[in-house]
Amino acid sequence: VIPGWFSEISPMWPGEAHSLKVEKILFEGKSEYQNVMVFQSSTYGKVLVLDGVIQLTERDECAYQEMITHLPLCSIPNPKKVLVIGGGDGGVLREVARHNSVEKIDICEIDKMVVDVSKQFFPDVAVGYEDKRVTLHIGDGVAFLKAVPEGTYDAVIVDSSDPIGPAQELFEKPFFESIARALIPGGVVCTQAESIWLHMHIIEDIVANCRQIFKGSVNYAWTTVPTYPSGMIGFMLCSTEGPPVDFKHPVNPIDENDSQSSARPLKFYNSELHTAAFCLPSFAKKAIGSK
Ligand code: AAT
Repeated sequence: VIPGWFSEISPMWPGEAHSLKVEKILFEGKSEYQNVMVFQSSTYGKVLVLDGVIQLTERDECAYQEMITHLPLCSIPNPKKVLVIGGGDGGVLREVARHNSVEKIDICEIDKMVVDVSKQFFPDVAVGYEDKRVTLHIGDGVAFLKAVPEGTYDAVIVDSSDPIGPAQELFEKPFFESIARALIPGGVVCTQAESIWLHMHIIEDIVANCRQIFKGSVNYAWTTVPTYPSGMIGFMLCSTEGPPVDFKHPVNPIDENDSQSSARPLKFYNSELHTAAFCLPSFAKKAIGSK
């Protein structure tokens, strides 16, 4: 550990730790679920850390929040009801709100401290809460989904932390089963699905479960996020039985005109990247397969 630097050390990526130079620690707290920390870094803006793991930085959050949101929502013609699990910072809400067809946005975040801290220190991210269509539920995403009536949502986005701590069940089969139940026919889910460099075993398990549960399509896509372990992160994108969804060819593009005219233009996502995100390196293609 280098004095004056934050190093992201975790058994989920043994033998390596990305470091950022700390200008100032802005917040340290302990919630019912996890340690919460915010610091000002020298080169990535403010950083949100939960249990020692980076959740977002101001500089590169767009690469994650825009992709985890627009990959699913641009793949279906007319998303109306959207559920976000996790994502208490509000960044995914900000991105969902770009879609004019959306009528209702529910979010279920387990930790109120994440919401409060984000509103205090990350106003450009927490701005997502200002949209009138948003309803915040504080609670466990697993329990929330169990209570959702069958066929409620067009899309579910699981913006979850890593499977050590409160998010563990969000990577397990029963959770995916309740997502499938909660979706309309031809509905889509996009979940945070870790790194092909570090977590191929986790990804293979998720893929195997999803192939059993989602009778539409099952795909892995990825994006680069410099401050996430190994510099990239993936997403599992699946659809339920019903109108077919071809994730690689988005039917509901957010075009440049929309994003330019809005107050907050897209920084990362575009239609070319959308299609490219599903192309995998050969070693990953072999392990994950395609369908
Ligand atoms: N958008 C920032 C990226 C995140 S945030 C993950 C969120 O999931 C956290 O706010 C955490 O409190 C919440 N969470 C964890 N478990 C649950 C649960 N069971 N139900 C609801 N919300 C939960 C993800 C960063 C990925 C990091 C990659 N290394």
